[in-house]
Amino acid sequence: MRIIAHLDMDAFFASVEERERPYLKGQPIAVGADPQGGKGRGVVSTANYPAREYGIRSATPIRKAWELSEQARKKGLPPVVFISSGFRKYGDVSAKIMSIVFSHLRGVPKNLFEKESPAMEQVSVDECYFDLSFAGSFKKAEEIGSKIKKDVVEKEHLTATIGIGPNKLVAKIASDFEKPDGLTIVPPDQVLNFLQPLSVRKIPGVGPKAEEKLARLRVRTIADGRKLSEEKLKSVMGKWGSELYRKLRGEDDSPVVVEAPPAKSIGEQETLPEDSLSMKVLLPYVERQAKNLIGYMGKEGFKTFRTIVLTVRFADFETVSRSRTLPEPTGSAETLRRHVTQMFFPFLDRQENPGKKKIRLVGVRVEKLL
Ligand code: TTP
Ligand code: MG
Repeated sequence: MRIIAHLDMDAFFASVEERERPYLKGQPIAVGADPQGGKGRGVVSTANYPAREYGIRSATPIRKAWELSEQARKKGLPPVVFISSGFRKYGDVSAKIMSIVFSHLRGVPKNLFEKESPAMEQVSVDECYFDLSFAGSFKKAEEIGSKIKKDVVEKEHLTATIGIGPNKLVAKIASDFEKPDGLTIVPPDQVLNFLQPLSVRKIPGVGPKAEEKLARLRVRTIADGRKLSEEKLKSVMGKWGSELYRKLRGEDDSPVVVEAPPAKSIGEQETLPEDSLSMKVLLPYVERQAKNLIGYMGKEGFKTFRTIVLTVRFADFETVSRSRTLPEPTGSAETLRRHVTQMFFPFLDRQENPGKKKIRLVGVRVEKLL
């Protein structure tokens, strides 16, 4: 049995800005271009839910958003807080969300030799599909879905909405059903009932034009659409008609396209059997790790790295990392060994270890893999 989930963050950019400014809680927020007192150019990237009540959404011209905010203010409602987009930040948060989802999926390699990767496909900055078939039942899949939601709240202080169904199509429609902070489960025997009353616009790919064509055939809901034959749909919609015919029935067999694990770094660390400050004891650990990493890289299909990170944890648990980025990418084990030992020596003397503390753990990581 196939069980597919779709996760979509709620008012993503706006929620990220909101969590950084707790005093804005509950206020209407629009993220996007600068409104410049009503003269600004550009559009809204997204609005949080209170701002959506004023009619502001993604792609609303920023001047229009400003007007709507002014109208609200005149009615005694709070004006919209306009914030300019910080795309880099959203990218970083996005990566964290994706790795939270990833960590709940089976098939996460327990070690670097295990090839099997969980089926997860990121489709935009704030959405992804993932395969929960391994759960074995929709009940279990629901439990995983709520654990993921909880984890996202705890770790990132953001809410996500998840839809679960027998395929990507139904999962996507389900995740749109109870936004924000929703979890909608549609098992196979409920697909038709679930879709029945929804507008045909809820089907991905049905935009304003297709909606209008269908409206001319008196089709508004998915139930209406199901009354049309495949031939009829083809004559109105062209080739796409056949696909639409299947979508109206909740049928979809497109695969979750598996990607490489999100983290593009490989590392190893070891706690020593005994805390030590002896070069003779410590150096072989660091050198062996460096050598292992080159092997792991090959197994993961990477040929070169550019950044080396060395981590040392002292006996008192103080942990220090030092990184070095090489001028050119390399795949050479000898180059890695040489840099890692150079980076390690200062930890044995006053430079990085003035208190002469013993070392408890050492780790090496390579990044910027290609
Ligand atoms: P969406 O998931 O479409 O929107 P959202 O997360 O803001 O709100 P919700 O899912 O709760 O309805 O898009 C994700 C982010 O992508 C959004 O926060 C901002 C950005 N975006 C744009 O910059 N322009 C756009 O036209 C859209 C639709 C989104
Ligand atoms: Mg979203």
